Amino acid sequence: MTSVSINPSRLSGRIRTMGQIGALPGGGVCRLAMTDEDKLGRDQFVAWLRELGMSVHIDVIGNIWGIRAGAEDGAPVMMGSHIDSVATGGLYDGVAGVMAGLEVVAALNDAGVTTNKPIAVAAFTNEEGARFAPDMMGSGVHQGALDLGEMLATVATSGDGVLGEEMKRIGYAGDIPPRSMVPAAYLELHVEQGPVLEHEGIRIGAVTGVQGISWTEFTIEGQSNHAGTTPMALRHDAGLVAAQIAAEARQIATDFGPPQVSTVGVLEVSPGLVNVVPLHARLTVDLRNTSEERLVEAETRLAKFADEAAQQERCSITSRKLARFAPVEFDKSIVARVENAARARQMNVRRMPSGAGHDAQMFAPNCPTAMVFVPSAGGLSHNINEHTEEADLAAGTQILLDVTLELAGVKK
Ligand code: HGY
Ligand code: MN
Ligand code: MN
Repeated sequence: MTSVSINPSRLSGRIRTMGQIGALPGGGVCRLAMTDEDKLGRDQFVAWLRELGMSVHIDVIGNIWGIRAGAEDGAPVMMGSHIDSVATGGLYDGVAGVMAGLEVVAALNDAGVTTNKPIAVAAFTNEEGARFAPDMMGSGVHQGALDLGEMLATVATSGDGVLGEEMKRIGYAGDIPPRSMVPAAYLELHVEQGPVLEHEGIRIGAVTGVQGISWTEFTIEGQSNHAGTTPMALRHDAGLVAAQIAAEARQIATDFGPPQVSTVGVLEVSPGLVNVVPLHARLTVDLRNTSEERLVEAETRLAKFADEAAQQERCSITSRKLARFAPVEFDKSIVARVENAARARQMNVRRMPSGAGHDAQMFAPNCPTAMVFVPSAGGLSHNINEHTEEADLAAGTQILLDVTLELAGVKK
């Protein structure tokens, strides 16, 4: 089997270059989807694709991918991830996978290796869902899991823009329709974003699948009133209802136990004045579980609690689903290839599910798909101090290259 080696310093250099785009003063990055910073990141990615001699393709929701020709035509082996970030993001979430794909191609170019199948490297639109919900939006449209028209019409959660218009504004409205390209296989390298690999001293995660994700936004209307003169029994305190829902979200995770998790990421009350009973509250609840059945149970319990809490306080409440994805399993034969490739290079490896959502979950129903995890220092992510050691990133990228060569084949 042909063996090609990656170049760790070139890989780290690209990570650093991308980390300067949307850099925050105290470290980390903010490249929210379809912002000027996202555009600059996209421009840099396209420039690298061209430097590597790849053809550049942009689809109707702004996904970008490059293709390196193989000896044969047909469906490529695709690698990818995302370059958009949360507002307080680190240097590695998503970027590691896209840069690893570029490094695989650069190493193949250096080695003068022609693969049988073409190779594709992608950066998908709005994986984070931080500005426009849901997350995994670009890959979801690309693979037919999300409706293009609905996604283009999505208004930013904070109201500052419409996705389709922002995409045109930054110049990344392509014309390739959804589902026009189903790869021969899809591989994604990603930082683990959790503590397991580091805690166990393991270098490579052979990811078995992604847990289910449920995002709900609750909007509560009460009555603003004087904090001093209004008897407690006569209040309609929207802030109280929101706080009760937040406490119940945590209680669900406690009662269900692992792997159930729950997060209240947004909790706003208005008018937000010390001596005014809140008129309005808005909160989001992120529920996740590896079991679809348990996730439905958690959602049902939360919805029932929210209605009762609002009724109790004589407030009105509405809710809307911002994201909902069932758990997915990855292709067992490719998971085994990741494991065997790591062992062949004397790297310790373990199988594990992903707690975070990834673009890979959109490909899993349509083509053989798997992921390679590398350790996150301190298990940190969605945090400006996110870090992965260069040696770990290089090791994961080498495994990505080895499995890609197996799947794409090498021209004799
Ligand atoms: O929310 C997630 O798991 C991913 O970062 N979009
Ligand atoms: Mn990510
Ligand atoms: Mn993320």
